[in-house]
Amino acid sequence: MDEFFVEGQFLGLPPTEGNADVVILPLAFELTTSYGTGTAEGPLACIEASGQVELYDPLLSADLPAGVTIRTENAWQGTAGDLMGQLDELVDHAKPWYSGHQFPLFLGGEHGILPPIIQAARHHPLVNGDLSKLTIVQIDAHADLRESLDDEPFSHACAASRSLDLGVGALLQAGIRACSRQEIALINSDDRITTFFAKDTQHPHSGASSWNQWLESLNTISGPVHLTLDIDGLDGALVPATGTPVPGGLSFWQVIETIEAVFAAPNATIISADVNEIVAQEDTPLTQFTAACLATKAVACHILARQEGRWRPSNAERQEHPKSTFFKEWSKTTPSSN
Ligand SMILES: [Mn+2]
Repeated sequence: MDEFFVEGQFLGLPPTEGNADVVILPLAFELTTSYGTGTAEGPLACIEASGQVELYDPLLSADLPAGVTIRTENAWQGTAGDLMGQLDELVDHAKPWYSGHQFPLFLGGEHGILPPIIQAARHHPLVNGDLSKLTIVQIDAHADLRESLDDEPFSHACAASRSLDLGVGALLQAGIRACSRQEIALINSDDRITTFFAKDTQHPHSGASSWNQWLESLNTISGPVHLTLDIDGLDGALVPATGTPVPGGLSFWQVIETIEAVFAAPNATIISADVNEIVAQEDTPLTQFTAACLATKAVACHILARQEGRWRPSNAERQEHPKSTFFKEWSKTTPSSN
């Protein structure tokens, strides 16, 4: 921690005036967490832990912020009394950062933040209303492809399936090691979904070949991409405080390699990212520090993309949008959710 450290700011960097290039958005969202609790305080614990992350990034050969401006917004707190209302509030909170100028990095909060983020990404100039252009790259222990969990179709366990329902063109997921029969059936039947199971990528003998296929599939993505990192994709030993830690997961370096690979894909533009299911660990800051390291790597990779001309800010002016009623309307057509 050096003399420039500013509390409450990602990496302790002093807040910048005017338009920032990178915006850190803590989302204290926890309405459907099924097992552990505490994802609401996680984002702020992650920001605090980020003060201990090394600013030097070997990819950039420079200290962050490496010439860009990074701002940390105040933590979002839902005010609506029901889940659908909060999802619409999240859409409204996320939308202004999809004008094409900024790179938004969301810190969650449970994985249920994903569908409203994706709904907001519809407004990015590269998506331009057509989510079939968008690819989601997901690191997770769980496929999050359930139809519903505990009768709730907007549960964190359905984050990926609801995002596909929104019209997303492709979903690439790795680290997966907890799936229901229904999820496996969906993986096998929906050709938008490509799943790399941890059982294969972590196999002591053949794992390297499966892992290289994962990296190769990231390299061939084209168009806009949202990167969603559920920290439970990492082995449970690295993130013991997360809501549902699972053994047998990805190593820290595999997730770093994934982040670097997706940002380096020559025909893709990573328009946004999230690190979610962060829970503040009390005995040691390991969980939140691990999350902070991943978030920092995503920011560093974004800066590298800017430096290498792979980030093309749009000329579109930031637009005012009417308040979202999308999820409220949608819930009227889905079986449950209140
Ligand atoms: Mn998840």
